[in-house]
Amino acid sequence: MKSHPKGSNTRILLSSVFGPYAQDDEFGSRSINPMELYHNQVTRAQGSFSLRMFHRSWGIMMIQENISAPCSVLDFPTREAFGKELITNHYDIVGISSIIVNVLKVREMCRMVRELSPNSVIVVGGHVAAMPGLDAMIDADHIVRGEGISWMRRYLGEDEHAPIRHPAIVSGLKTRIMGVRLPQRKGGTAATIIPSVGCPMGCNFCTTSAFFGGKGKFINFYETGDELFDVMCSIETELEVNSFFIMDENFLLHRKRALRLLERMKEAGKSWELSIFASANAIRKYTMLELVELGVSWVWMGLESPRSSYGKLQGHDLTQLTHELREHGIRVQGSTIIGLEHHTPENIVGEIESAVDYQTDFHQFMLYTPVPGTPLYQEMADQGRLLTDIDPADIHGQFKFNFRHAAISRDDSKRFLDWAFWRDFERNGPSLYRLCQTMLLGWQRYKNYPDPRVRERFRRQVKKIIGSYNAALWAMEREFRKVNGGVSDKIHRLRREVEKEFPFIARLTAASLGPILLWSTRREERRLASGRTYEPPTLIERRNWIPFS
Ligand code: B12
Ligand code: SF4
Repeated sequence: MKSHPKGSNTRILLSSVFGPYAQDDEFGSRSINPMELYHNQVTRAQGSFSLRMFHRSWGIMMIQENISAPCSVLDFPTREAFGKELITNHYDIVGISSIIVNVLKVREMCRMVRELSPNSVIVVGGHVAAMPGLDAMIDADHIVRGEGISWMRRYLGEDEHAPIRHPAIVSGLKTRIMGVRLPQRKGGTAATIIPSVGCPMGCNFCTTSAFFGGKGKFINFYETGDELFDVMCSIETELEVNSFFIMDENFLLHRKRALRLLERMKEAGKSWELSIFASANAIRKYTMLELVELGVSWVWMGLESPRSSYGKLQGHDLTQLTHELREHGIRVQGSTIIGLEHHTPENIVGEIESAVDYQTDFHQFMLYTPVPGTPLYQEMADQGRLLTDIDPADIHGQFKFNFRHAAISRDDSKRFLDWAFWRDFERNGPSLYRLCQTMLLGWQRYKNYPDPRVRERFRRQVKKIIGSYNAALWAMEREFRKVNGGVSDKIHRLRREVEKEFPFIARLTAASLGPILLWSTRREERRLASGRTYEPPTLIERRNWIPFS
């Protein structure tokens, strides 16, 4: 590839695709596909108890931080904001980051660049690049598949092997639950750390694994526990955080790195909390005490059916594992796929019930979806089972199948998926209640633990429970009385337990704040019923910036 003639003086705009997102429009926005993690694919059936928050576009933030050219990141623009930025700042390169569902937005953005900034080179990256025939669908100069930092460095003539600098990323913004927007104070939200991209497990449907090389491959930004520790220390200082969202597909798989990180944390007395993604086989390589001492407080793990053939699950009793994790104060977010090859209308209800039986704190359900670039996609294409007339905007795993399933129809796929979310909520109650339960269990077990870092972490968590969370329990208990007495009773028992541990303060917060939360919850229900949706704010950040003259 020929590098850009202006090298490190190139003016670069990196943008995510434009919104608004949570609406149906001709550019592929879909009301059921908002730019939210939990409400999109985890708590979407939980009404006003759904956790609402936005996440920045970390891929382009990583690229911006690791090049020396003047660079703006424009996140969640409107079409107008994107157009205005193009006209005002005269960019040499316009980079657009997207996933497959948003391909029509990429097409429109390329069109806008050609019209408003005709001298710009257009570079498109992110998972959309895995789409076959993309170059004919959009008018771009470069389509970048895989890791983007090294590509951009190469294109600018910079050292692609230079160490990776990590930007300070606040993991979530505009968090909202029970009708209340949580205050966005410094240090109040975890920082995102991205140690690597890709996953060597290579499950046949997994797009992140496939996109960064597939089975046996991944790209480490930080090879060692020492490097990771140093990055975390600097972000701890900059953002004043002690909680980290580790965005690594399978963090615990890299055992040597994780255990070295633990050693460094112990030496330095770091009472950090880590939210991680990990597969069951990787989790089982550690003792519960190792996980607890490492600060693991939230795990996102695949909980596919015991009858599926995924290597990451083999030989592991997942019910026992999820219960054990929760008993040690580790919140579990399960992820279950609906529509695996062996699913039929006869067995799917039982499979969903088993998933709900895990009683996780959060549960994501997703349709089995062949996505371009994955082995599953190839397999379905070879068997002639891909449905070719589906709009890419509808292939996001939360609507209907994009392939012919052996036993389940396309319409039924949606019915089963929706039922899974509903059933999990009906039987297990709001995730906020479940996580309070796990946090309390952790505190009860570890409040006198010899390692002060661990005690301190659970003390921080329990402060939340006796404060606003207990008030939330009070409100939830009342809200569920009429609709689901069983769940209301469970919440009541948990609240009593909290109040037994902290008789004065927990009761006081429940009595004072509880009624306010009940009121805001009901107001939120009315808002949602009238069609209220939420959108992320448009953000612009400039680095190495030189205003255009
Ligand atoms: C955070 C996240 C989100 C956030 C979105 C944040 C945002 N601002 O866009 C939320 C939670 C809202 C979200 C929603 C969805 N997401 Co999402 N999400 C992720 C997640 C977990 C992390 C992304 C990330 O930052 N990774 C780390 C960075 C470093 O990697 P990266 O983004 O891939 O970037 C690298 C390269 O791709 C490349 N690159 C990226 N952009 C660019 C741009 C240029 C110019 C260049 C050169 C290179 C380049 O360079 C980067 C560094 O190497 C990924 C899974 C994952 N592990 O990546 C899924 C993922 C991206 N999401 C996915 C999906 C399907 C969705 C949803 C449709 C899910 C749903 N139905 O429930 C919705 C879509 C919402 C919408 N309306 O667009 C899929 C994409 C599949 C595909 N092939 O297109 C992924 C891969 C998950 C998966 N395994 O299925 N998501
Ligand atoms: S273990 Fe998870 S991240 Fe890794 S390949 Fe399988 S689905 Fe993807």
